[in-house]
Amino acid sequence: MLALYYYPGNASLLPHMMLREIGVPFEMRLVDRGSNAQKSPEYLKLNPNGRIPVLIDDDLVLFETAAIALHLADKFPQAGLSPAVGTKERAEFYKWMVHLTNTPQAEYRAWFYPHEHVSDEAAAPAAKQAAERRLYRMFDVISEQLGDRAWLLGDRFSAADLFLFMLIRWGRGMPRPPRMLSNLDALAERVIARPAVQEAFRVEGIQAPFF
Ligand SMILES: N[C@@H](CCC(=O)N[C@@H](CS)C(=O)NCC(=O)O)C(=O)O
Repeated sequence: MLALYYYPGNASLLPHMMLREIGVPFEMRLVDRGSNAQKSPEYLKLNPNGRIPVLIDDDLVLFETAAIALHLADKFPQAGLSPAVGTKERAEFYKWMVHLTNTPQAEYRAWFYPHEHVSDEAAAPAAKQAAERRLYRMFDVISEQLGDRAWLLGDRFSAADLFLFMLIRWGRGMPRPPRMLSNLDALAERVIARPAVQEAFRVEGIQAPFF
């Protein structure tokens, strides 16, 4: 039995899009952020960090988006969301999954929650601005690395593209959103055109603009 604890548009969107791509049955369990349910005693038993998402896979309770994504890619190899273990392509896949989770995704924490990064609340806007500048640089590097290739791994679509797409989407409210980089915009257009991704957005109730 697979179940995903989610909130619309949150980091749970990556495993959600993957589960739709894979096409297996799974349960969606909404974590009501309106009532801070991610910090409730019940949820903290699943993820002591109080963060979304969590994946349940029978008796496995897994937190950390990238770990969930890697597990799903491995558990359902027929979906082709990651290259074969031991190949050079797989190494590139690891590089992007790790880079995306510990660089832009982590930086977004500072952008979305700047008050967590300062001791004086008045310093929060400056902390947010600094995070934004770092995010711009990170997306510039990703854009340079992507170049004119269709996907992060070249011709081959993978879970890393879904991850990058989610991060592009999170920046849509920035003065210089990631989609202003034309190759990131084109990648996001290719991802949003996928029926599995559209279904994930429909189920989460996410309306346009999508990124
Ligand atoms: N490193 C964690 C970060 C997860 C995270 O920051 N989730 C956000 C939503 S995107 C969250 O739970 N925010 C609510 C909170 O921190 O209370 C992961 O990738 O799973």
